[in-house]
Amino acid sequence: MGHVFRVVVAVVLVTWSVSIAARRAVAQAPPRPVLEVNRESGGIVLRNDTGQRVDIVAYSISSGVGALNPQRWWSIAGHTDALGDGSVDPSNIWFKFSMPGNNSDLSEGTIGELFFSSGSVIDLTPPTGLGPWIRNPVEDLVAQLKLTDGSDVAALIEYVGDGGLPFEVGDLNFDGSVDEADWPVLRDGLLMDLGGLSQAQAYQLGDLNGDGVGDVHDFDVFKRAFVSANGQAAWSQLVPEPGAVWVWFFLWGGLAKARHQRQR
Ligand SMILES: [Ca+2]
Ligand SMILES: [Ca+2]
Repeated sequence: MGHVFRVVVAVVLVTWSVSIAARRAVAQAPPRPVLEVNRESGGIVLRNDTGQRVDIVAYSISSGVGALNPQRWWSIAGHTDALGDGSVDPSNIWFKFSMPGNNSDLSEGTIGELFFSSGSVIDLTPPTGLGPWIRNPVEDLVAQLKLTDGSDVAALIEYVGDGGLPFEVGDLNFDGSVDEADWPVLRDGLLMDLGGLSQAQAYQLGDLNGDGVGDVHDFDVFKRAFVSANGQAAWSQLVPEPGAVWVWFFLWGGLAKARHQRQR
């Protein structure tokens, strides 16, 4: 009996200490600000609605498909720091870490510290309203904040706009549907050189399958998406028969481009 009692007590103690540890872990979980991305404008905002101040020294935003445009990045550095209008950080100078032509990373930091108060936002969108996210169907942004204690915290990522859904593959004018208005974008884009472009940039010129080349395979992807959305009859109206002529036209275009690229 005494043995059973000791086992029961031991189990209760272990359960209790595990639950205390779990509660402590929850209590100590770092507050996570939100990186909000507007699908329509490409605007990016860091928002602190954690209920507490978050003190940061740097942040980075990254994208595997290269969906970041540094020319449309309203960095704290030079815009809203002590050398800019001071609206985000009036006390410190910020420095960009990422290179000007980098589509995969936007990062910057300060040797001081930014008190990111609860309820406030850091707007990384220029006054033009057109922000650094390059519109495409892949929503892969990741954001890390470096805190003053040296730890990193991942921001929560929220995409907003376009009816709450990612853009469909084939929606090349980003109006929320795949239809005849997307066709000219594909048609014209397939004749362009995609060399040196990120996957997100190439998508905007019609590289729908993300292989870095605009050719007949993208035409096929578009056709499938269009027929699925609008039916075969609408497709036949859009690209009159014989459709094969168009296919060969694009195939020829792809081959000619490949040949041209090899010769350079
Ligand atoms: Ca569209
Ligand atoms: Ca392609």
